[in-house]
Amino acid sequence: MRITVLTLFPEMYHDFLHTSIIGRAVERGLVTVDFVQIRDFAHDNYRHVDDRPFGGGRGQVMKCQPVLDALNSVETENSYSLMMSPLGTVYNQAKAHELSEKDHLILLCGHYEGLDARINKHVDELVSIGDYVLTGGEMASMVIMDSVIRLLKGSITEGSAEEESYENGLLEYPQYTQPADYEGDKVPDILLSGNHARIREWRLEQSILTTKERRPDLYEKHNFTEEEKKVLKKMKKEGLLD
Ligand code: 6GU
Repeated sequence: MRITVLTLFPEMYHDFLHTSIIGRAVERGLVTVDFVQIRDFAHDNYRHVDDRPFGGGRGQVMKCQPVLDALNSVETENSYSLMMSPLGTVYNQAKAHELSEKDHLILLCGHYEGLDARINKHVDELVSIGDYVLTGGEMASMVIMDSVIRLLKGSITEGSAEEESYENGLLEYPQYTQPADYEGDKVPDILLSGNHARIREWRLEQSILTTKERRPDLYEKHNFTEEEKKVLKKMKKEGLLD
């Protein structure tokens, strides 16, 4: 996969692309990340990429010409372009999977008070990473890159992605490691039992309980599998669930 980031601040990405799982994926060549400095497409002597908003108001707005020239310089037949924007559709794991299938992603990051609204129609999609305000799209684009790159084949251990929170619509079960007794706080006995069928069932129960308690919104819209329905029935019988 290739990812092209259009930004005024490429230096923000350095450590992110050289650390941990993402650093290894880049090193292995699973993804190639390149940057386009939007300011390189400004034509005036001061290399202005922004100007005051028509109609008045605070801050600066990024101009059509440098942004669209930068976008046109990297678009190809196979590219899919996203604008980081609080007006976008809220990002989630399903979108991460969808994007991980693309050949070439273009991530457009605005800064200041945003981009001239006439730019919107030139990208395939607007995405937001949540209901809060950021100073620019760069952090949002890193969130998208992180969640997409880790799904690329060869990036993380096969199978470890499937059991995670959001992958099956439920939150992940609790995980524990050594020691089995931390200052009197003990790991659940079942995990030390070696009974893998029972452990699997316990984990499913925990996923169900955690999701119901912490994310009732996800719980309400979850489509339970046959295995999950069986566990649900048993939990109700045992009074773990009403
Ligand atoms: Cl994608 N961009 C900006 N500037 N702010 C945001 C956002 C994106 N998602 C949430 N807030």
